[in-house]
Amino acid sequence: MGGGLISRGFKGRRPAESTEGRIPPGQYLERGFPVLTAGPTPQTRLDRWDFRVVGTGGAETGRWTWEEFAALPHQDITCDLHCVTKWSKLDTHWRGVPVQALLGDTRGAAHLVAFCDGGYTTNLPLEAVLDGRGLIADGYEGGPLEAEHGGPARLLVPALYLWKSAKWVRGLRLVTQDAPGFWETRGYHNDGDPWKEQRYWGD
Ligand SMILES: Nc1nc2c(c(=O)[nH]1)N[C@H]1C(S)=C(S)[C@@H](COP(=O)(O)O)O[C@H]1N2
Ligand SMILES: [Mo]
Repeated sequence: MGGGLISRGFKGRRPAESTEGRIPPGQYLERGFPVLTAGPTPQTRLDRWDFRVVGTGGAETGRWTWEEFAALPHQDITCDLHCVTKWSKLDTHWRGVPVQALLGDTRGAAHLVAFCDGGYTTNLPLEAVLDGRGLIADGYEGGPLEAEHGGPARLLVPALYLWKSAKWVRGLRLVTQDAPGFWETRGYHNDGDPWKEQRYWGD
């Protein structure tokens, strides 16, 4: 019937249409930006902030002060966020430095651990952050990244559940052997792919 056609056409013009195929299984669409932090929000003065890369041997292979980091080439990305607590937020806009540009020589490393002010850690396979898949983000929606969302800078790996996107990140440690981070030792899945619904141990 004509009515069916009309209502379908109507739907096609609604913004909701653009969510099709973009909400992973078990997730719902969230329009706000919830804050999820285990513990208090660290306050690090920018003149005391640095970002470090530590090689597999344990030696520091890169270090940037805030001024140096801010001067590095930045990239703008638009991505969807998926939190294991089941909210997904679409079309978020970030600015940051691609992780690959910071890592240097990764020979011998298959994984990395992000470490943060406050002690949070998360582990990732190296390939999860290469080729623009990981960003050290210091900008969000056209402004600086707010402290509650991880500012001055956070890791952003939008392809994985958001607990992998470590807030207040201060560095990356390349490792030869994978080792679980903060949530991964407390029941969260080691890999965290939202499209495979890898939420918890055994998923
Ligand atoms: N340093 C640090 N990073 C963190 C967390 C944290 O507690 N500390 N929480 C993680 C979890 S469980 C989630 S869901 C996201 C939440 O990011 P948001 O607060 O910007 O939404 O940050 C992740 N990164
Ligand atoms: Mo989370």
